[in-house]
Amino acid sequence: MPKLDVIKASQLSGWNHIDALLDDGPGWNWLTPTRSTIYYSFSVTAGTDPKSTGVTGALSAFNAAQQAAVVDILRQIKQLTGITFTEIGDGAKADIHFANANIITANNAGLTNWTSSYQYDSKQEIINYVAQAYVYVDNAESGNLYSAPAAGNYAYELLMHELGHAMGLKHPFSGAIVLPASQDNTEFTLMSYKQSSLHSSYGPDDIAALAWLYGGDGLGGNLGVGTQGKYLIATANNDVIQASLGNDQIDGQGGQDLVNFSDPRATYKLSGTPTNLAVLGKEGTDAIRNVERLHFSDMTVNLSVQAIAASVNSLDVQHLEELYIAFFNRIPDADGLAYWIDQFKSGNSLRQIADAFYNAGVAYSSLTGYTKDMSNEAFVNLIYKNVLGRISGADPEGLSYWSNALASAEESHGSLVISILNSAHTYKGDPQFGWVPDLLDNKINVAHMFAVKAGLNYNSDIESVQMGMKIAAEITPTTIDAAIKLIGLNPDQFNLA
Ligand SMILES: [Ca+2]
Ligand SMILES: [Ca+2]
Ligand SMILES: [Ca+2]
Ligand SMILES: [Zn+2]
Repeated sequence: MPKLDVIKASQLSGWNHIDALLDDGPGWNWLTPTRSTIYYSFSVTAGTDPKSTGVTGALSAFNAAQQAAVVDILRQIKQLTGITFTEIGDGAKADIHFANANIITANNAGLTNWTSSYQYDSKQEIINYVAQAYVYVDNAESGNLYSAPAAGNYAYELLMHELGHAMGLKHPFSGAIVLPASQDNTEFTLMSYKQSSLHSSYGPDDIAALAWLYGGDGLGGNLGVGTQGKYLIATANNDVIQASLGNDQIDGQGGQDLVNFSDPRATYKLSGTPTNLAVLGKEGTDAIRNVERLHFSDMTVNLSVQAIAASVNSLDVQHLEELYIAFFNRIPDADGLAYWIDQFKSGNSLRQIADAFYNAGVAYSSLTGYTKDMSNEAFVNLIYKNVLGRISGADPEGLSYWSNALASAEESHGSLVISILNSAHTYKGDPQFGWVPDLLDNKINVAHMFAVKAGLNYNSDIESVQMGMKIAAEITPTTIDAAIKLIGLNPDQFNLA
């Protein structure tokens, strides 16, 4: 049973688009005894509103079209909340009551009254909770205006608004927490009074508020207010979401969204796919959808990189991964690799990208060791070291051949690197030099595991460069074990997809 303080106030999410819609009742989650069904009735003879605040005169029953619209809207609410709604003939046994009435305020087309009452024990635990909601549609000044609700007309949207109240939603312009004026319209929530077009389904903020209240698994259950788990539906903008204790559902919606976790990446287990992920760790087991990045205390996981990599030929991804190895003898970070894949997709050739790597190397001298004044010979020696594993640099013949090619502009720095990479691969299986492509392939393998399969970045660019170099330095022609150990993930943690 919940505590008194839990049922007395709105259980706020900390998100404006949700909290601006949370009324402080009716609290269907707190009903006693616990149940999963809400009963509704069209009876105007039993269970009617004893106070009838705001209405006057005799009630008249909803007609067939109005009843059908209610059934249709409740089916929508069931989809959003998981709550079962069952019609009951005896109004005295119902929770939600519908009737046409003369609503006293002349320009009010609809009105929902709700009541709740509860008792609690000496420990302030709720021992008894009942609630009622009364939904009225005006049939006086309005005449027959709202007597034929159907999806797409105003009478239907009006019923959706009133049922929003019955489910615990308030107007976004009243109370302590309100929506900004730019969002107080029916594109965001049917609880607004500002309407640009007619709607027959709830707005994104209504959906988020209903998910927050009921968790999609009905009254009580594992998700929703008063349970262990939260169901957070964020906004269409770029959102930063803090993971918290409990087994939650997080839906980032549109935009570029990030979920923050407090411990290192290796202490979490990720399963599922990048678009529908379970993250198990300090903050419980959280189901995460429509989120682009997971931020841990040491690393950030890019959840988009796999889809980006899959949008081009795998050999092209490998060629880009090789450029990191050839120019900087490092493992790429996911963000950087994703950036270059996008550049490749938008029409830059591998050679143009390789030249851009060289220019970046010169621009970030202190990190890369490249300088503007670097001689052609020094450059060739460095590429021999990175690609061919020759600690002492190029042999005299190779050195003079490639240095001349650079001097005569027959090769650019970028194209020279591509040529040397291509030549390295031709030694695969060679008894004397087979270790050269073996070493390169092992580096490509780790690069792919790190940046694509696991989508990893360190939390700063400098760290990604420095750690990328350290990881590459651990790789030998025969083993990647030390490199994997340095990354710190178990081999089974590398599979996001
Ligand atoms: Ca629930
Ligand atoms: Ca959690
Ligand atoms: Ca978002
Ligand atoms: Zn209203």
